[in-house]
Amino acid sequence: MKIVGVELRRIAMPLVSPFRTSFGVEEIRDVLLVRVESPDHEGWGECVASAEPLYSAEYTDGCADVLRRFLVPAVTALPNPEATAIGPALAGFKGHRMATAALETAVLDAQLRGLGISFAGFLGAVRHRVPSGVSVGIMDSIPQLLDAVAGYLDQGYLRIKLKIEPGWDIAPVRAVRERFGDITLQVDANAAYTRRDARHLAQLDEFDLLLIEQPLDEEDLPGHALLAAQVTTPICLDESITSARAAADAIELGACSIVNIKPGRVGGYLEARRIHDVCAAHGVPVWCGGMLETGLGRAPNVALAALPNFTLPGDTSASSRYYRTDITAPFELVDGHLAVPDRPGIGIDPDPAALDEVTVSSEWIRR
Ligand code: NPG
Repeated sequence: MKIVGVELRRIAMPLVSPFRTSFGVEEIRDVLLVRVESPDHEGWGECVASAEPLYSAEYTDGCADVLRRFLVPAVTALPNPEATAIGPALAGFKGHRMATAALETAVLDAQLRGLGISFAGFLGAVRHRVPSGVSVGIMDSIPQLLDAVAGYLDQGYLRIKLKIEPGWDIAPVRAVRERFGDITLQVDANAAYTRRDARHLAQLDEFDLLLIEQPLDEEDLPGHALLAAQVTTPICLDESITSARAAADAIELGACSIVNIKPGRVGGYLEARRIHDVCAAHGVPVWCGGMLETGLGRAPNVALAALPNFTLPGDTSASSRYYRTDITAPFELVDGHLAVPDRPGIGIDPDPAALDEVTVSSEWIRR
């Protein structure tokens, strides 16, 4: 494949309601889109970094900078810039996985469009639809939380994930369990606790949660292993799993028994698939995380979530969970599921008018 040039486009996407986690609040999503142009096709990649480096070290301006100065020039200089060549070509640049993932996804999209192959087909999907869960942010009060959860259950979501932090954990989980009975329920701490909180977190055991996600610091794999021995709720890792090697280490240490896979966090769909395979080989189930993606980022996530070892519902929600107007045709929930796109590449295109409406800036990097 040839690359003519790469566009870095910034869009501002207002969320339907503020999304609060233990590390901050998002109200308008600052999204960086990468568009790769080949002579015959274009390909899109959505960078999942947020405006501030609070979830991980990456942030939107930083991603744009590293792409512009290092990653894009290294990739466009390749004689045959195909997706499998990108990892090796960028291996010398440390970190910057979200930026790398956006570029690799855009290249893979253009490449697969040229070949007439869908992401689902390329990755090895085995399902035509995937079950959807929803992530519910931290709220001001328990009645407000119960109203939000009731609304999502009415819409058909098959699993509820509650964001927790110290001071917003046992009581909201108890309230949701008592009000809604045996729904599929899990919690996400985004690393808000420390090893000293093990006894406190063990109080969650009575609520029969599917899992607790990333209770401790992303670097504290041994702490997660210690915690796993002190609670009965299965531990799932998100932030800690930055690569297939990290997944293998975490599993060997006993730090987790479930893994959340986010392609952006791990440098792209090729590494995401390797993590899927490592986990499958160890009998560790995985699910697909979400980063408030627009339709452009959601489409390939839904394809990934259709692989065989994605046995738990993902944060693959409908577009309307986050955006009143998406930049693509909206993903809609049907019986609690999203359909896996089956057209070539990511299988969806931005709506030009909707995209222009939210565009803040655009820059073109010629090969
Ligand atoms: O459904 O897209 C979604 C969001 C799911 O809770 C969710 N994402 O910690 O996993 C997370 C959280 C997140 C969102 C993290 C945005 C960072 C940025």
